[in-house]
Amino acid sequence: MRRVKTTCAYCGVGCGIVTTPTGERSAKIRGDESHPANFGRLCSKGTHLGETIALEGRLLHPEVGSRQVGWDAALQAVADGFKATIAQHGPDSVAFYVSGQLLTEDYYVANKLMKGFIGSGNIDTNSRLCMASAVAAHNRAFGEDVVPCSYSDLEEADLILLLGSNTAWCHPVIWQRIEAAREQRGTKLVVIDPRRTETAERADLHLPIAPDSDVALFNGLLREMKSRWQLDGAYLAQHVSVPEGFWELETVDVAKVCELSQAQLDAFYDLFAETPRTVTLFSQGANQSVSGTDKGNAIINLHLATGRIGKPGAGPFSITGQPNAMGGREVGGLASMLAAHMGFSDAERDCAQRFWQSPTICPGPGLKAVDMFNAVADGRIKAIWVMATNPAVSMPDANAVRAALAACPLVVVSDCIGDTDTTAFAHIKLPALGWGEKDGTVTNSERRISRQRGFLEAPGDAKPDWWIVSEVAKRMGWVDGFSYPNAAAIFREYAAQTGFENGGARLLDISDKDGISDADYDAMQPFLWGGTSPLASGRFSTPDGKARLVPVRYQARDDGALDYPLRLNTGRYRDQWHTMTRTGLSPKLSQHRREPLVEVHPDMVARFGLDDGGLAMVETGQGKSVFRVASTDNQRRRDLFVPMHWTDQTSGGGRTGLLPAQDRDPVSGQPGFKNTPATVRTWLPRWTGFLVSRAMPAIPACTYWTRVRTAHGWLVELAGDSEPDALLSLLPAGDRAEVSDSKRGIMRAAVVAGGQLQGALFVARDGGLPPRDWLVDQLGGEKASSLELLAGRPVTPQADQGPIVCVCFDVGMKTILETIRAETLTSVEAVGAALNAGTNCGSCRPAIARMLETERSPAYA
Ligand SMILES: Nc1nc2c(c(=O)[nH]1)N[C@H]1C(S)=C(S)[C@@H](COP(=O)(O)OP(=O)(O)OC[C@H]3O[C@@H](n4cnc5c(=O)[nH]c(N)nc54)[C@H](O)[C@@H]3O)O[C@H]1N2
Ligand SMILES: Nc1nc2c(c(=O)[nH]1)N[C@H]1C(S)=C(S)[C@@H](COP(=O)(O)OP(=O)(O)OC[C@H]3O[C@@H](n4cnc5c(=O)[nH]c(N)nc54)[C@H](O)[C@@H]3O)O[C@H]1N2
Ligand code: SF4
Ligand SMILES: [Mo]
Repeated sequence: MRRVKTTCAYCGVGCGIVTTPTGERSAKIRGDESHPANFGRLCSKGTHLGETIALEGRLLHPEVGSRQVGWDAALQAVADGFKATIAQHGPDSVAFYVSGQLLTEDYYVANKLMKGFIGSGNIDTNSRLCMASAVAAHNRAFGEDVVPCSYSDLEEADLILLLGSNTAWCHPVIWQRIEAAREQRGTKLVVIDPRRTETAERADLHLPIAPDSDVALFNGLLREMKSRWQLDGAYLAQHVSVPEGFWELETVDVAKVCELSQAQLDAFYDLFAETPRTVTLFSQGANQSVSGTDKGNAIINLHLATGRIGKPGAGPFSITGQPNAMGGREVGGLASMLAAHMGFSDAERDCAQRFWQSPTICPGPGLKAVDMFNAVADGRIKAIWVMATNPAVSMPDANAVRAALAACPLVVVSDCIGDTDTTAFAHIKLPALGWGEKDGTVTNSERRISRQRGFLEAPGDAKPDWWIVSEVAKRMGWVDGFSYPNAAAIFREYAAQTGFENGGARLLDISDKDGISDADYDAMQPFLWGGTSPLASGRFSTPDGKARLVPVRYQARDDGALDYPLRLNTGRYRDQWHTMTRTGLSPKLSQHRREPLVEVHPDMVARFGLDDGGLAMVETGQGKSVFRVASTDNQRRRDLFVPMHWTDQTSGGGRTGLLPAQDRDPVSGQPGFKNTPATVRTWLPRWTGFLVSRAMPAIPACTYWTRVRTAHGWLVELAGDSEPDALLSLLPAGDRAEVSDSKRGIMRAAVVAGGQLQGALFVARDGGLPPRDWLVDQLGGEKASSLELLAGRPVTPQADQGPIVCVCFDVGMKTILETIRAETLTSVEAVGAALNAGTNCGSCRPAIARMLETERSPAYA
């Protein structure tokens, strides 16, 4: 079988992968040693991509009004719908909402169609929820959306500040590179994050700052560097334009605002003053904030003023989340940019229109994501096309988005998966090729353009997104602009656009690739546009060539009503990706966190009368959801943390997206997902229970449920107030053994067929339920006796592993802790030697390090 080199489907690290097909829908996956992003490393998500490429759940045929149709009918229906809406209500009555999971070629044609041919700016991307604030900060400071760093800077720095980034979980291979560099050169690490994450745990200094106090911290640091004569006067004089009054820096009490001690601040200031080679890596703790753009500029101000930019091992480094978030920024996927890093001046619009030879050009920026869905809600937008994103889950105030989609006359959704929370609202569903099938380019966090290559046959009728968009464009009458034979042709056109009348005005210029042959495109090696350090020359894309310091002020947040005394922070788990449409297919990845947890400080667990391990209702001004309580002092006292991943397909009650408000940054329009006034109260259902099943069980009718995949089937957690008898219908067919005691509120049933356990249900009023792991294993093993099955445990008890930490080798927390104690292990390597844990992808190494730390720490002795 043919080996194919491609790029990972998931995060913005952009790791290279070598795939070797092992069957029609299966492949061996390993890291590409020659790829400069990862040099062979892969994290847990990349490692287990092979578990996600079967056809389960795939959307394989176009559907119009739930009826399967051929492509021609579907494409014509989309074209007619958009054309009629535009004819009647004008170009701004339609919109595209796209995604950083599209390839650059897909993105390019979608943007060209909307801005150049339909003539509206109404194309925005889920990157609006992701790094729009970093883009705005770059534009304000550099005159262009240019990331000044590359990964090698992390290896050449002496100090790395991680601001609002859980790197160990969300950019694990960058994390592994940082850890390797620390080992070699003793790089100091400061983590600025309200939570003590596994990333923070490994830092030399963790600053658990109050949510959204980052601007005060960085202004404070800048003020301190000025007073210590640590600014770079020469760099400032030559390369930076300083607005009048800039140095009248604000004088808030940093320790008080950030809720840090003066000793913590002094340690931070000293470290920074002592260590010129500094990279500040920032992610969603910066961007997803109502002051996200100011946070970005506070960071950039500091780097400009101290001359720590454009040099090896120094710079402000915003990292992207999705595999092609950066590509979308380049081709104009954001409503606030035109294309190829151009804005909306008359000259730029004219330039784009002439390049595209298009009939029209949008008059200005379009609606940004939140405004776009509000315009759908109030009827200004009457037709929307959603591609490669799941806004019914991932937008803030997601229930409002659902109401908007439900009321919209035309909703088109292109996705790989048939049933998502968003396709539920589609009038037309279009089957897209997914990872492993599609072909094109992506740009990672360091501006590296890599090829994604297909290695699987296109399943069913699924087609590339660029093809779908182009075919609709042709049917709307624009045959000439959209007759592309392949992705390579689109890439050539995009490359040409970056150079068209550029004349050095914009750093993004890959026009040397505008004549690349199909064969060379197929063989194209990963390359960095702008080189390793695009701002090294000290020339910026502003009219006077100088960077800008941007005055920013800390904005105290109104704490809201007394009803919501806590702050809700939301984010990611190590082994799940967004709305779980892919990672949710992997039994391995589903082991790490089987349920959505609300993490709460122990004091608040006591104050709010919560039950650690029980269920709780989190409520905000937008709605409420149920989560399992995890008491932990990794949280600050007033903060709650919940994961963004669960949906209506995977849970009842545990959905996070409906909780955050629409509040957004005034410059970038990015919503503040991480700081929503909230409260929590215990939720005591009449009964709790769980189900294991070989076949995928139907969606249960009860208040709370979550459904995850296991090695041989499914595990469903259940809780509710209604009569539990109805749950029996969730069990598959077969011989059913059953015990129930309605007085004690116990119901247990096990179904066996063909000598094999098919499913088992356990319900209890008092919470007395057996552990899950043994029953989960029984779905794959020889049948245990009915007595054992109904007891939920074997006659000879099995050791309880605890939650799985290492998903590559299935090693649980209890096993690791017991081995650390029994063999007095002191290093991650020693644990690896004893148990294999952490020796494959390495994603669990921070967790093992944390356990070693806990064992050493006298507080736990
Ligand atoms: N496993 C996994 N990895 C992923 C993804 C995934 O879904 N799963 N998604 C990818 C995508 S698209 C993205 S955008 C990235 C996101 O990557 P990250 O930004 O690292 O992830 P988050 O968990 O969203 O948030 C990061 C941290 O910001 C902290 N934070 C919250 N509020 C503040 C604040 O006011 N100040 C500071 N300084 N910090 C704060 C949170 O406590 C959290 O630990 O991850 C990418 N990688
Ligand atoms: N509460 C809260 N909400 C958040 C965040 C948060 O931290 N907290 N983070 C935000 C961020 S940073 C992001 S990036 C978003 C992510 O949120 P979403 O973009 O909504 O999440 P995904 O699950 O990645 O959705 C991608 C969809 O595209 C489909 N898909 C995958 N590949 C392709 C393809 O090639 N073509 C097509 N047509 N479809 C494809 C998948 O099946 C899936 O349905 O969530 C945002 N929402
Ligand atoms: S760090 Fe992990 S998820 Fe991100 S690109 Fe690499 S293998 Fe994929
Ligand atoms: Mo993101």
